[in-house]
Amino acid sequence: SSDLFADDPSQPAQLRLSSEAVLLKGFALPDAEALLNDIAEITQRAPFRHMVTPGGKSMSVATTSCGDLGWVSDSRGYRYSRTDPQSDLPWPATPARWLDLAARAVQVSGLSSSGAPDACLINRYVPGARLSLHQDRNERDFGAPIISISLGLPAIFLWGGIQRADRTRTIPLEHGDVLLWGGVDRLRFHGVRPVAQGVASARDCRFNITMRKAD
Ligand code: MD6
Ligand code: FE
Repeated sequence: SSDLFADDPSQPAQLRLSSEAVLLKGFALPDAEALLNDIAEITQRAPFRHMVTPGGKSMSVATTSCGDLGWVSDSRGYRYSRTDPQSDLPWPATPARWLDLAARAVQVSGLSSSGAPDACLINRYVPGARLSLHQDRNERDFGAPIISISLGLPAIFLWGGIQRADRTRTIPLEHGDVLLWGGVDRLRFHGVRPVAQGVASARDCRFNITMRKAD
């Protein structure tokens, strides 16, 4: 079904990276401004912060969350938490439009899913910020795909294999792109190259929303 709209310019391109990983070019563009406004609202209550890795390093990416579960990292490790450790309050609710976008992206991608996301990680990359190669494996449920929405400055995504040493492909991710990976590709290693400075007048950082079913 991925070629169904190949000749229809009104349908955004769908690129299959692997058997159960799909890039929906520009899929979130109609919602992009609203998503950025949502992020601004959420981060008034749960501000971006630089978490510390179990190895003791401060992450270059600034992170916060919304939803039932938020992703946290500290000297004890990576995990999900029902409360924001900075405030001890529950994370802000996930905006309905985010869940709606996630459901539409899953449907269009054709990937199978065990249920709706309950954890939304929000990342902010200033130029130079990066995310080293890792697997997303702190979730209890690997039956739902990871749904990743890119906003703002473009980035080069590293798409690896199931082994850390497997060779990586570079995938350009732009404002409005949605990338999903699930099924046999759910545990692939991935990362983000240092984000480059944008051109004058463009946005000055990259935002990424990653939705998962964690519980
Ligand atoms: C991204 N983020 O920011 C992708 N995974 O484009 C991730 O892959 C990620 O930021 C696990 C935990 C935190 C993350
Ligand atoms: Fe990840």
